Amino acid sequence: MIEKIKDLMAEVETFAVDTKEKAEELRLKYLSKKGILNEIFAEFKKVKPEEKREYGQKINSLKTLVESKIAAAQEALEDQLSKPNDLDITLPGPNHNLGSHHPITMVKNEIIEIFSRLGFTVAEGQEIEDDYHNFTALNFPPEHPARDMQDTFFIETNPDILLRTHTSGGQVRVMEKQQPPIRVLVPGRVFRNEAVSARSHCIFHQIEGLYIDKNVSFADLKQTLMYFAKEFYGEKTEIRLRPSYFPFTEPSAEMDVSCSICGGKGCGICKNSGWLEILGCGMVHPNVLRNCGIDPEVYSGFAFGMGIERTAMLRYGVTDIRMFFENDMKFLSRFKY
Ligand code: 2NM
Repeated sequence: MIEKIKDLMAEVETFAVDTKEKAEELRLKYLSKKGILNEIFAEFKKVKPEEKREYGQKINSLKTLVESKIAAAQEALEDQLSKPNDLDITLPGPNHNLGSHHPITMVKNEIIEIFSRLGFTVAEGQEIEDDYHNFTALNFPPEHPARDMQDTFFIETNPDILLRTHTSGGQVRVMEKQQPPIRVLVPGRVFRNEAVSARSHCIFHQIEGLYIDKNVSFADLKQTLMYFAKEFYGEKTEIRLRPSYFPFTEPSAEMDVSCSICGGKGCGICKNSGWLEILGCGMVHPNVLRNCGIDPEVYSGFAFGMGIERTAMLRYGVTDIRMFFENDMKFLSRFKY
């Protein structure tokens, strides 16, 4: 009988109770009225009194094993079954920390979107340029101060290679490849050998535009840039052009817009003038067209350029240009939406 109980213990041990039906099967087999345990208890009555103690203990451990096996299985099965009931699909989902565009990218995309409605497309240019595309082709004379080491980052071992100081080299490359009509924007990172401060940085972003065709006049330049100003700064925006100088344009001008913060009345942002300086522009110099294989007797065009950081600072009221380069999460999360 001791052997028999041992075998039964082993059988219960290995009995797989993975469903409710299996648990019931185990219960019926061992614990029901006609079950194995009742049979054994019947036999137990015939056991000699001096052996009762040992037999009794064995039978009890078998009974305990069966009971605990059924109880454990029931608990596990209930757990499994109750889990789906805990799922409340009306609760808000877990919080995914989504990223967002950098404010410089947002302003750049907005500018591109406005000019693309006028037929402008985008070219990238290259950050590492040669002297010819960054200066010579753009009508900078050999001794122009912008070519000074103080203003431009040159490659030490080859001063013919430099980090572009503006994206205009990209426009030169477009003109070299393509005859007019040309309507192109060149956005990108530019580099100047300058001390970093709240107002200026040695790395910043520019977006330049170029429009060349037959009979393009200064009136086209004014109309195009006024359309941009009203789209970007608001319908009520007024523009004003002041004479200026750039080697690659003649005539050249700087464009102001009426201050979008105070509406032109005068405030801290526009230093009480009512105007914000936003871009430089002009009619492309005939020398530039000629250098790029475009006949200035047949074609004319205008170009403009603006700093994206400066534009973003005015748009979002940022007072330190360095914020755009620090990747401070507190700053960047302001631009999520
Ligand atoms: C500016 C201001 C005025 C300009 C000129 C050219 C090119 F390649 F056509 F000659 N690209 N960009 C230009 C003209 C840029 O930035 C303040």
